[in-house]
Amino acid sequence: YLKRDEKYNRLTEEHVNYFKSILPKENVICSFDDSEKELLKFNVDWMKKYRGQSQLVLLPTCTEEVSKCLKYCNDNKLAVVPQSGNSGLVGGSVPVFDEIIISTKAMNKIIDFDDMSGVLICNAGCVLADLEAYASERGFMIPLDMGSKKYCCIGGNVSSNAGGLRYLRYGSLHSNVLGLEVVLPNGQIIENLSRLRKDSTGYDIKQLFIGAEGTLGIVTNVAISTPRKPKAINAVLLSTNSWENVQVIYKKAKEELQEIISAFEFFDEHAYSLVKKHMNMTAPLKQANEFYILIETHGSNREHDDAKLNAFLDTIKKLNVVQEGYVSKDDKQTRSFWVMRESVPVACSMNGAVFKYDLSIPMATLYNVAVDMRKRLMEANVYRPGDETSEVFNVAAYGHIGDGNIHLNISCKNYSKKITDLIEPYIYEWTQEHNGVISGEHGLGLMKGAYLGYSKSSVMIDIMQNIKNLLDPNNIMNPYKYLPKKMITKLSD
Ligand code: S2G
Ligand code: ZN
Repeated sequence: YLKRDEKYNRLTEEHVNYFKSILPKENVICSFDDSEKELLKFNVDWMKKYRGQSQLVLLPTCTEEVSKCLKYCNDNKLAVVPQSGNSGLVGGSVPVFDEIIISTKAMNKIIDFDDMSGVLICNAGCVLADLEAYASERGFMIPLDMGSKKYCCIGGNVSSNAGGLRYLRYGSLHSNVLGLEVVLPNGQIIENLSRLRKDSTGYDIKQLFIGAEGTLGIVTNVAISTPRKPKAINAVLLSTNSWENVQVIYKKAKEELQEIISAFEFFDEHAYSLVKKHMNMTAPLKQANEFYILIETHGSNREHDDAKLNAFLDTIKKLNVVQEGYVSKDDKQTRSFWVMRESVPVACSMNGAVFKYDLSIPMATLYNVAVDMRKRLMEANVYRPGDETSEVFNVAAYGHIGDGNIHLNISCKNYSKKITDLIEPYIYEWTQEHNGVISGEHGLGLMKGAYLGYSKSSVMIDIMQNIKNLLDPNNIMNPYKYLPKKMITKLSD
């Protein structure tokens, strides 16, 4: 349904020669030089669900080169897709048509770290796992952790306002990012790599770029506040047989573990059945149940934390809301609990084509979206649990209960309009009716931009559009996505 907007010029030899004159030769990958194969990995997303036809990938090595590239594209009306680790899930990081890809992958240096304040300054192309290793060696940790840590990059994490597995304790990138360096489409460089925790001197401009998904400019450097690594980490894996129990366990965890709780994650039986099937991962759980919960605590004193944890476990045992419960014996087992949780989306992807939904919904009805979605797909006779011939194999639910953020992964034989039309816009209407928003952490990208009206008012969308017009008047930054021309209007303003 999308057509290439012909206001954007097409790539010419002259354009390519300009980029070759300012970038190292190997940092210009162009179809004119028979680099189709190399171009492919930049044109296709992690899930192989979205694919562009970019003829040119630029890998600038510094902010100045980003500025020159962007200014040239802006002056010559060449559309651009900024790309970092390309691990996004909503088609935000790959072209729709032949947009030029400007990748930050060649900018992957750590610039500075202050072990008093814990402020780390690094290039946007630094891989999250590398930053975690660097911080950990120095007794600190990155306040962001995700299953994709080995290939996602901090520039993309910031641009998609990633949430991840530490959010409950360490909060949002909107508070952990202290400063950014950003290049605007006109080549202007916003130098705001602040090291300061507190700053009340005017509008907080950097916040605009956190979660802007490359639609306003390119993040080139990040200043992030890193907390000290906890001296004591505990992890608990529980199973329970009702959503009511899950809520009781969450409430007690918040009451009894208060300042040391660092994660409260869940996955349901549908998700766990895929982890068993594809990854053969079950230990130490012995029997199937409805819900599985992973709780982690971070503290500074092992003895104190163990005492708090034991008090919490006694409380939930007395309430008889848990069927199985295991406290990790050591770091290795703690890691194995996390691998089980992080394997859920991987197992879903191994189960067929996955329709992924990432919703923030108030806790009391958070899980109802999975129940109602299964009911809808069963009524349409495309989902018959246990019947391998049904088009929809599985509707898995998992995510970050502590953040009110659920992931639904609907796995099918293949992507089809029939299944898409059964799910959308139903799932967005459902979310709006339950006072939720249609993206908790994965962003809008190409997948959800048109549905923004289900989560933000037209007044707010108009303001977003005005900000977009101010910073990217030629609309060359990541076009067709996030704030598309054609909004699918929501039920009522
Ligand atoms: C999670 C990871 C991304 C995905 O596991 O919390 O956000 O594939 C997801 O859903
Ligand atoms: Zn998540």
